[in-house]
Amino acid sequence: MNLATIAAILSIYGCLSSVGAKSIVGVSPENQGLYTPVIDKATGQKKWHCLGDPNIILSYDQINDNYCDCPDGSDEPGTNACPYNGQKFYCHNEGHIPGYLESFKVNDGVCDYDICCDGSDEYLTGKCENKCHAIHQQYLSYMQGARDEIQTALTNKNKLITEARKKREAMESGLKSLQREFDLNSQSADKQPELLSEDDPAVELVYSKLSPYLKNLQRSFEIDTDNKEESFKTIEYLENILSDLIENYNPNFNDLAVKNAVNNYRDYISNKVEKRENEGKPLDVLGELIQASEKLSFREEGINDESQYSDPSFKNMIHYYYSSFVKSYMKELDTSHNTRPINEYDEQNANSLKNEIDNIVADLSKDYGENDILRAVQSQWVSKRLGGYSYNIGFLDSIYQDSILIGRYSKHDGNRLIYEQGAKCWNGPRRSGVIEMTCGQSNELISVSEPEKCEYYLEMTSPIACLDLSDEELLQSFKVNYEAL
Ligand code: MAN
Repeated sequence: MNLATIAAILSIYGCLSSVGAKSIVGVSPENQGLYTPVIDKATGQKKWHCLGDPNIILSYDQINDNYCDCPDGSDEPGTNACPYNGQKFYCHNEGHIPGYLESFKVNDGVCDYDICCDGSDEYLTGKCENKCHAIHQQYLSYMQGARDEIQTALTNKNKLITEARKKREAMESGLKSLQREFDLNSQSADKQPELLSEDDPAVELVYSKLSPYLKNLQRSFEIDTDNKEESFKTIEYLENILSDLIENYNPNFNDLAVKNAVNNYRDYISNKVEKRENEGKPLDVLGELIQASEKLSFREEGINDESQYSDPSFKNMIHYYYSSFVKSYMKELDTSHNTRPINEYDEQNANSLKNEIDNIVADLSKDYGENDILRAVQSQWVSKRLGGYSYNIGFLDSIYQDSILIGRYSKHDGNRLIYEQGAKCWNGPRRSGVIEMTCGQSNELISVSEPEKCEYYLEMTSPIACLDLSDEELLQSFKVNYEAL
């Protein structure tokens, strides 16, 4: 096409017009002002200078004359004459969203409806009719779908963040109890328990609650004991008769009835010893209780004779047992008072507590990404069969290709998870992998490639990589469905 024809066509689009009368093709309305001519006072001719270099003065006709005069290509906004200067062609796209097309695509015979739905990029070829209405409909339904998808993905992401926070809180509270345990363990041996005094309100309170119950218990125990005493006396009487029989019977008389009675009585005696031992325990406990209480019984002023102790009161006993309990509890914690090799045990225990504490503290300060989010997927695995291999990905663990280790998790870098130190490659390095996470509603492996031998690049969708995108950002991913046009 010769220059005259181009000039004729461009004039239709208005670039060779008089000052301010028509707009310049390929320039947005807000930038039209940059193309206002300057009148040369001497000659009266219209002049214009390159936008990037005002020293280069051109005749106004040189704008969009299909010849690149300015180093920045600013004299050719509406042609493809300056394809490599970063110049972009503006499409108005009435009814849709204006677009900017790389200038080398202008008038190349291809309809770039993604950017110029009005077909204005092909004004010379005239090949592309305006499709803005249909494309705008596609755009609206894409935006609706994309918005819904992003919302679901963001909800899933928030769930992960909540889960991560809960994990952290659980660790923090576990840490607190470990620290408490550690502190108690290290308490000094001579630290004495604080005992309640006998007239402490707490003793009073326990006494008032327990007293009626204990009194009943005591009454029923006394009745029970009286009954038992009666039975014991009878049994003792019969036992004496039988003991006498065992010692004095004549084994030479072959009296089967006597022999049976003697054998059965012997069995009875041996079983009775065991039973009595067991039965004795509660009585022993009571005995101890009474003895202990006696020691604490109120001594009458000025009288040293043991027989002058008064009977123990319940209140007195409660105080005694409470004190004994606290003392023995504190002794358990106190390594120096224990007969077991507790010193060694406690040291081990303290060491293991310390290790546990240190591990949790280190883990809590580890980088798990923004909002600690990777903590939530720490133990999750994603699997997929791709390209003849089964890939198993443990988020902060490792990647396997069938049974071959591709790498162990080493770090993350934004939405990239880096795995290193995998199985050695035949005649090559150890395997390694990078997972690139892109926004998606769930964790799903999309593709695996091996750009270098035994270096793997895995694409995975995950809510972790999702951000709340603006309409402009969503538009970047909008693709026109040409088949539906
Ligand atoms: C296996 C796989 C491949 C890798 C070769 C290297 O076949 O791990 O991905 O390229 O080993 O020998």
